Amino acid sequence: MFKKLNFILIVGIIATVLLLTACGEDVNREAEVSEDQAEDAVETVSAEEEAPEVIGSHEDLNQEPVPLEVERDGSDVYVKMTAQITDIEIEEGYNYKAWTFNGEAPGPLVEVNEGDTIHFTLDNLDPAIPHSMDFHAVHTAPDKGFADVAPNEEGRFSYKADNPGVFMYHCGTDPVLSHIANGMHGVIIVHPDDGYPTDDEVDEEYVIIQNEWYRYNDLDDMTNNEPSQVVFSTKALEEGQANTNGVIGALQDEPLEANVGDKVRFYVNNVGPNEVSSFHVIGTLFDDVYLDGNPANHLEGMQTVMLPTSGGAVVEFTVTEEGEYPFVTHQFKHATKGAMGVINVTE
Ligand SMILES: [Cu+2]
Repeated sequence: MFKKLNFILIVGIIATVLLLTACGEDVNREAEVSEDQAEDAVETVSAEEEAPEVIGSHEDLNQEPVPLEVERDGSDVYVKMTAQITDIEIEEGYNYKAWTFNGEAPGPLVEVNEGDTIHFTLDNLDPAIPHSMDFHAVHTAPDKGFADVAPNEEGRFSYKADNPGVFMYHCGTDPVLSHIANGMHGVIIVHPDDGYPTDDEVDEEYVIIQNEWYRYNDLDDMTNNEPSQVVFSTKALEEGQANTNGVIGALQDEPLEANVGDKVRFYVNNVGPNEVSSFHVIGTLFDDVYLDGNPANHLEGMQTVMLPTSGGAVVEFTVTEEGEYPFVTHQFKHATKGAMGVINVTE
């Protein structure tokens, strides 16, 4: 009996000594970690003091926007886009040397019809790095259909657009996060063959895109931190409509227009790259929603539509009274960082 108790006591003492030793090591390790962190912090501060991380050969580059080229021959659609480096004024006086498609961020709106074949050319005007195109609207082997195009070269790709919807497109070149967050994103609408069941009811149509900006070309910030700006833009569906970049105040300074009683349709997409959108129009609710813009995904009577990163929707709502109707992401920390627009409703 005593022998057994002694044994337990000895085992207990050994265990306690081992535990204390281990704790001591933990404390030492913590001290080492915080020393490392302090060093990191010093590095971060000195990095911030340096000039923004503009790639050398991008420094004096501000390529004029190049218009999107689209030609149709029956159901064959020939789309030509550029990858290029163009300054985007995100806020007054703050120019971002964006990596773009055609000098816009988000890139130009691409529209095709369900069943079309897209014959796509990417002209890479960037002298420094490869770029590529990943259309979420198509089926293809990504290493072939979305392959990198080298600097100053052209790449040609073909695919069928068999699924209707409001899809994201983006550059898929590694590191993808840098390419998207620096501005290489946009929207392709594949119009459904038979339209939407509510087509006849709609009076006004607009495209709305949400995107985020981070510290300039800072992959660490893009990976670990909250965005600096979250913004809405619109792309013209028809002549006379505004076509904006994703910049602060774009859809507040020049509100969208509708008349009292109108049913308004938004083609919306959240191109991210990181954050979801809780898309909401203040003062109304969505009579009809087609998730990802597919007529098969029909919902009714929704207050807010969740758009995952890259997710789209067709949302339709009625404006019943004269006034200003703001639309936001209901993640208000992002609305206060810029993701807000206004519809001006008049008699
Ligand atoms: Cu790219």
